[in-house]
Amino acid sequence: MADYQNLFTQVQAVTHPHSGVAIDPRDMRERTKNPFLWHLAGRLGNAQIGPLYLGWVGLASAICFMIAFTIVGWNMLVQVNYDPIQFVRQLFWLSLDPPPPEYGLKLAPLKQGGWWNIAGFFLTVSILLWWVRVYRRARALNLGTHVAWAFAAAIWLYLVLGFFRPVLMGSWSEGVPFGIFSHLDWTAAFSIRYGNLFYNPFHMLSIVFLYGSALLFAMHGATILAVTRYGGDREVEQIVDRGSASERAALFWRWTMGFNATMESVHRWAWWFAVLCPLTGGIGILLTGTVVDNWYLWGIKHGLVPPYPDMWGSPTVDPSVTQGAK
Ligand code: 07D
Ligand code: 07D
Repeated sequence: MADYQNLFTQVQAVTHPHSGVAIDPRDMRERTKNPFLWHLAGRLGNAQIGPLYLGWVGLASAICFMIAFTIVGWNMLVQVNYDPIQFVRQLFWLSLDPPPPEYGLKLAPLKQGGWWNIAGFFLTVSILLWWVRVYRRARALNLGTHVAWAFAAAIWLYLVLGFFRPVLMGSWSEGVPFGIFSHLDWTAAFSIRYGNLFYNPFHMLSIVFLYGSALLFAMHGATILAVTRYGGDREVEQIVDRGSASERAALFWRWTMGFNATMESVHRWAWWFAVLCPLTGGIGILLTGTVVDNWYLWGIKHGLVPPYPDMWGSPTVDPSVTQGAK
């Protein structure tokens, strides 16, 4: 018999769909009826679809998201003269931009960025309400609120990018446009405008935690898959009752690196790495333009920028502080 391998093969438990644990009667009422099994979903995760918890907060969040999404979409549609074919063809290049700098923090006319404010308002309300939903559903199930606080870290970066920093800079024009490629252009332009974000130490930290998250995720996912044949997928039980799976996994890492995480600590590591990515990133963005105007010059001042050899008799200057080829 072939060994049980679960990278490409998987186990799909087929049973009667269930509504989940009973809590208070109102919580039961808010759940959609008749959960069902879907084989394809089971290939990715759990085969059971539903019950979905509705409730006013979730509903309000969804409505606000739809309003924001429609405002962005409609503004894009106007840009292609309501032509559906061009809309699809040019979708990635279309954009709803923030108002120009002369409006400062005032509300600009709708066509000159006012719509950007309104869409941003509804998107923000939607995201904050979704946070409330995540928090409250966790409490209702008597869980910890770890997911909500991790989500809050992402919301922090989002608010810095589109709200806190524009307010500190005194202009909505500092905000990020709504568009696929336009937000990439904004990101690149932001880096150049402030003298190369690579020299921002908080951008460096954010990258450490981004790459670190991917590495930890790979190590953890791989380790658990490797020891499921010994019951390692029952990770949580093995926190307090280490079995053969835990012992082998731990010994594997001690063999290869001399040190190992535990069934519990690896999750704390993962949580902190993920959370610190947008947390440190948000600090870096908030400092940019408010406290530090040019990270390259800041880097020279603090001995961070490598001193390039003076090869052609002229010192290296930051391109963004010269006139350039206009
Ligand atoms: C896989 C979870 C699912 C989420 C998905 C994203 C929308 C937008 C909007 C049609 C990992 C859903 C997307 C709802 C639809 C319209 C108008 C999460 C997963 C699938 N970015 N960014 C993307 C957002 C910023 C940057 C992709 C959002 C900053 C770079 C997607 C925000 C900066 C690259 C997207 C945001 C920045 C991207 C894939 C908010 C600096 C890419 C995202 C609210 C952080 C990549 C074409 C993904 C790409 C990409 C969404 C903010 C930089 C459209 C919602 C301003 C360099 N970003 N982004 O998979 O392919 O995330 O771009 O802050 O290369 Mg971005
Ligand atoms: C965007 C948090 C908000 C998202 C929320 C989700 C919805 C979707 C979906 C219904 C991602 C809301 C969701 C609305 C609903 C459905 C389906 C998190 C977000 C709340 N950089 N860079 C980072 C690298 C350069 C620049 C972080 C690498 C250049 C700017 C990250 C490189 C220039 C900013 C990172 C590189 C530049 C960043 C983002 C390499 C461009 C930021 C972390 C190898 C030329 C952001 C401090 C994150 C930041 C950021 C990585 C290069 C610009 C670590 C690897 C030099 C302007 N960069 N970058 O979690 O925090 O984002 O910077 O070159 O603002 Mg960078």
